[in-house]
Amino acid sequence: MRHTIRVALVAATASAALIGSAATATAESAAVDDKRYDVLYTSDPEEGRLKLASQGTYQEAITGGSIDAKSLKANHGKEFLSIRVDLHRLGSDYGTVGGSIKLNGGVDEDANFTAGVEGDEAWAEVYPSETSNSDTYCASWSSTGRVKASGKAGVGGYVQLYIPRSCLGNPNQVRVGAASFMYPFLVDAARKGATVRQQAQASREALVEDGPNFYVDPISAKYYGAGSRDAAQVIQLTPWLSRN
Ligand SMILES: [Ca+2]
Repeated sequence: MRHTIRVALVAATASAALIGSAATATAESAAVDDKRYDVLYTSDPEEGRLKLASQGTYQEAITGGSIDAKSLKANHGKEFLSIRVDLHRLGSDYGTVGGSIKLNGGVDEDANFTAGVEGDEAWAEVYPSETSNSDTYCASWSSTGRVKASGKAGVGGYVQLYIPRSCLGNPNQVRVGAASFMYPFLVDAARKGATVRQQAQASREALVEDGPNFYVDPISAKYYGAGSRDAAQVIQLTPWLSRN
């Protein structure tokens, strides 16, 4: 299976060179809107074709509707990189938001993040991408370099992260892309009583390893469709956000 979330996130760097490359690096914040009913789904990991969940079975449409992203907002502040993803609905305990962070004008992806809401508690973690030499790791449960996470599940759900810039090596520039996910195996894990941290770990491993069936909503202002295009090509990164 190649059309995994890993592909969606890691290979987002490829499209990043095309989207927003002409943007001036003066902004500190940016937003990317996303369309409704555009959650993608694959029922056949080997085939890897992504379909619109809203045009699938009733169950697929319902499941896809539980992670339908609305927008990404990023702000490169003095102390924190804030990332907020709003959704039409965020499934409690299993809806996951994740994405890419690139630093200082680089081509390669530098870090990934995943976040979600369990019950009333939001969780988040930030970790080096596969292509990064960094060993930085920060999470909402870290004792140092703690990521502040807040959020709400259900209708009008959102996840808000405040990532210490020190977690990212105090970059001068960042750009961010994101997607929402739903892994059926995480639902199973939650039902079996997996802790937030165990779910985060499972989610993170799914970003690296070839994953199981999944739902994904790449946040992009332009994309609405399915077919053979993979999610990697449609995640839209913000312009470079400067903090000098
Ligand atoms: Ca959407």
